[in-house]
Amino acid sequence: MKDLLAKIQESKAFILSKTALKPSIGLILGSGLGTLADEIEDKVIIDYKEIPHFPTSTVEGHAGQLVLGRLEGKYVVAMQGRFHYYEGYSMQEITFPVRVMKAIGVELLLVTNACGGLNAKLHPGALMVIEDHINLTGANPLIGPNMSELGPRFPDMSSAYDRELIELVHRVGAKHQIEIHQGVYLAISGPNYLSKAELNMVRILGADTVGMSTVPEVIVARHAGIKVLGLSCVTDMAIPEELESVSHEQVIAIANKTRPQFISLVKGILNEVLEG
Ligand code: R1P
Repeated sequence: MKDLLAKIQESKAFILSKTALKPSIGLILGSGLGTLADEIEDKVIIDYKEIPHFPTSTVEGHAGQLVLGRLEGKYVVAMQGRFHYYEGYSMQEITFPVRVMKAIGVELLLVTNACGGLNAKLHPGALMVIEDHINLTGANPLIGPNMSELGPRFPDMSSAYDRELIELVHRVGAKHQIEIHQGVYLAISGPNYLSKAELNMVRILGADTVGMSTVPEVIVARHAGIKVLGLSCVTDMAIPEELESVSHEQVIAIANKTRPQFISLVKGILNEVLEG
């Protein structure tokens, strides 16, 4: 098997052969949130299928392309579509793009997702800034030999989500009159949505939202020393007492509906954030 470092370099070389841009901000766009990438100016679009060693997207609502360009005057690289553990990829494979982002110069990662809300305030359409996470996927992308070139054996997770950026989200929300919630995102492997008993359990564990992504990417980003900001779009009520059936179509429809607010929020953040 080819060395991970060599694979990262090959992906990097391919991407940089398509554009002279060297983005310092990365975006990972969750289910139904990919349209944000349409807002990027002077864009270069690269299909995941073309990039050496990249997995390909298999989930509806995840276009499967890398979009590089300018958003609010900042140079960004956006994943219009992410990879999930339940698609059958390894944890290392689904987080490989974060390694490549780091290699091409990304210092700040804005990671987004669609998720279920576990408290009454988190109605469908609500936006939440992630303050912390719980990894309940049963796996970890850092298992295996550690490559010290990529990060430390035992990375710190005590403040994975940047405090100043969380404050910035609240300021931008207030400025644009967008209500911002704050809470803990819990990741499961999926692909099934949780049962009532499981939802009760994860609520007791301290989760405000639950989804099937984000945490592996954040673990790898922090391992690589990338600053992280996490935004969740609540697409369904996951309160066990009120649980109604949920479908991916519904998740995408609600995520699409939040599009104007979500785009204003992300643009407002990018406008004020300092490039690394
Ligand atoms: C379920 O509807 C899908 O939507 C969410 C869940 O994690 C799951 O993949 O997708 P994102 O986390 O990619 O937004």
